[in-house]
Amino acid sequence: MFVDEATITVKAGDGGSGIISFEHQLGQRHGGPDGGNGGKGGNVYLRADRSISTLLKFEKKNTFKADDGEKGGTQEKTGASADDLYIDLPVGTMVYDGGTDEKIVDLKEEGQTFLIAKGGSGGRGNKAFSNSRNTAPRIRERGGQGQEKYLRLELQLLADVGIVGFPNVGKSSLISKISAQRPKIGNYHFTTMEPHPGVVSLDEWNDFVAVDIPGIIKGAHKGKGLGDQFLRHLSRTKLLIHMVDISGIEGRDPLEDWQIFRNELEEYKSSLGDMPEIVAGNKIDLIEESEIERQVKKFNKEGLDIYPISAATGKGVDSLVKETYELLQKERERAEEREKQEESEDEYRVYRFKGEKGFRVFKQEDKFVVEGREVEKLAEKLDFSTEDAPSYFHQRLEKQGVISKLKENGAQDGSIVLIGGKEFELVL
Ligand SMILES: Nc1nc2c(ncn2[C@@H]2O[C@H](COP(=O)(O)OP(=O)(O)OP(=O)(O)O)[C@@H](O)[C@H]2O)c(=O)[nH]1
Ligand SMILES: [Mg+2]
Repeated sequence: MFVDEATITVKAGDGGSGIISFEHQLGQRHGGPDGGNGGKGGNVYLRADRSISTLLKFEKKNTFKADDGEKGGTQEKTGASADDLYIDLPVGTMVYDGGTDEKIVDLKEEGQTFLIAKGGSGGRGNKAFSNSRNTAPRIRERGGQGQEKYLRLELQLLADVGIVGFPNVGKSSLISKISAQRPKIGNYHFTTMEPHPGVVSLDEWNDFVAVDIPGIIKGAHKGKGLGDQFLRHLSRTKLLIHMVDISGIEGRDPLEDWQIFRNELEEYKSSLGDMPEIVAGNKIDLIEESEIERQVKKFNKEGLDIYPISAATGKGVDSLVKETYELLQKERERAEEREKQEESEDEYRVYRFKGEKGFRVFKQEDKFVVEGREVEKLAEKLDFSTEDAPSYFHQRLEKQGVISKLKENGAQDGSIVLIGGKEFELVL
């Protein structure tokens, strides 16, 4: 885990000014006051958006300003209010005051919005000041100033992709090529002694976090080399880029390296053995095309795809990144599906669903459903336009224990409850 940070300035729009104006009527020098009020300046909101995973985009743009309201018009016309401005941030972003470092808000949930800078109100035009004592006021207000805030954003990044493999195969070279991370690169084993995460961006909107993990050798699970302690950093990653040295410059066979590494993963934790991987064959610049082909075929024979790349020259790296991103999106969707399924299983609880008086209560999206012959029949038949029907119905539900089960399931005053095809608002 590492922290992504950005500082931004947000400014809400100023309100439009009111104006001084008098009616112009033919044959009359001065009509009554008709200066309109100014419009409101736009607010600035922060909004959590799950499709964004880093704060990278704020490196390019870090000042955000909502539009000002328009000034008032003649004939009592109010100026147009400006649109609000939404700044989308990754879910999990913590927002601090950039000056005092006080925490302002923690954007925890998808879609959560927070008013961070309020737009200025419109100033009043002279019409608003006219009264019986002063029928021709020459007075107006300026629009209020929009708030301005200097913010520090902080996000705990979880790596999506682990870059793993034997020592010296070029893991750190790859992370340096695809992100701004610059770990030490050296032509000896165990150059990297700690994980280095980096943000990999495909374009302005799509990025992911990859982490360069120290090298693993045969017997790592028994403590050889640096051991396998660093594999714990893979517990939250969704897939692996498994690098092998396809040039075999150190005298090892790439396919054998692959097998040994997979075995070390399994030994560490079998769930890691199940993690999807993309195999990258690095250092193709050191060997002939025919040798690359020969190695690729060897992997294919085992049913494995391998991406020939050179972290040094950059050849093949773009398509590796693209493929990684696509697979990652699929894994993210799958994880989301799983989450949803687990949630809905949680919500589905059965209570005495036997016989006439049995019923069950479950949550469906934001509504609650009550199923059961007797309660459903009652709901169907009662004429709810008659005066006493609602309280009678409520009493019956209470007596049967439906109300308390609804409460147990999280229903509150005002919750919508579906019974026998009808919707009810729960009154507690
Ligand atoms: N010719 C060539 N050399 C490379 C390539 N990628 C990495 N190297 C070299 O291989 C050596 C090891 O690279 P690193 O990126 O430090 O390898 P690593 O996998 O991070 O190594 P450890 O941190 O020790 O596990 C360095 O001398 C790199 O310059 C490549 O594509 N072609
Ligand atoms: Mg390294």
